[in-house]
Amino acid sequence: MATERTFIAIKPDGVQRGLVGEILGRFERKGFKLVGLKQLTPSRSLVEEHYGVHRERPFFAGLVDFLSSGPVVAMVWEGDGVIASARKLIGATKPLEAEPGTIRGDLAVNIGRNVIHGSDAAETAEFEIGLWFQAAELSSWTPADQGWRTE
Ligand code: DAT
Ligand code: MG
Repeated sequence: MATERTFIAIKPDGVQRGLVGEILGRFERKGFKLVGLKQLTPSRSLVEEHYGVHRERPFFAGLVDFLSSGPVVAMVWEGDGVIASARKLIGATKPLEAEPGTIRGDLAVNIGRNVIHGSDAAETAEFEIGLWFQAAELSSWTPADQGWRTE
């Protein structure tokens, strides 16, 4: 499994509800490596680009209002297979259909307040990382316990 990077964002509901530490901890405990982290209130144009694929959907305007309404915690996580694995940790888009044990399954009930975003494929991960982060904001580093997570 190749080492990958993925873009993860805790949405304003997750920040307002005090779930940042809980969510960061799940990715850390899994064994992925944090290579970028910042809190910001994204502009409407940033959110419109980020969710451009959903531009024609009826929920688009509300989604843009919501994401740009308050602080978001934007992150880049690195690891073997992290793109698909993060989607599993996050769970299904509709929180009531997300499995218990997943972030949405454990921490959310409403599709419009589903706490977290994660890139869905290699191409979207690359696009979203470039949209939200400058290259200089990302760290290349080796965790001290690397040899205890992977052969
Ligand atoms: P995901 O976030 O699981 O990748 P998505 O890309 O289909 O899901 O949709 C992006 C976000 O848009 C989703 O997290 C919540 C919102 N959304 C999707 N479908 C919706 C709907 N039918 N009603 C309201 N919000 C919706
Ligand atoms: Mg999506």
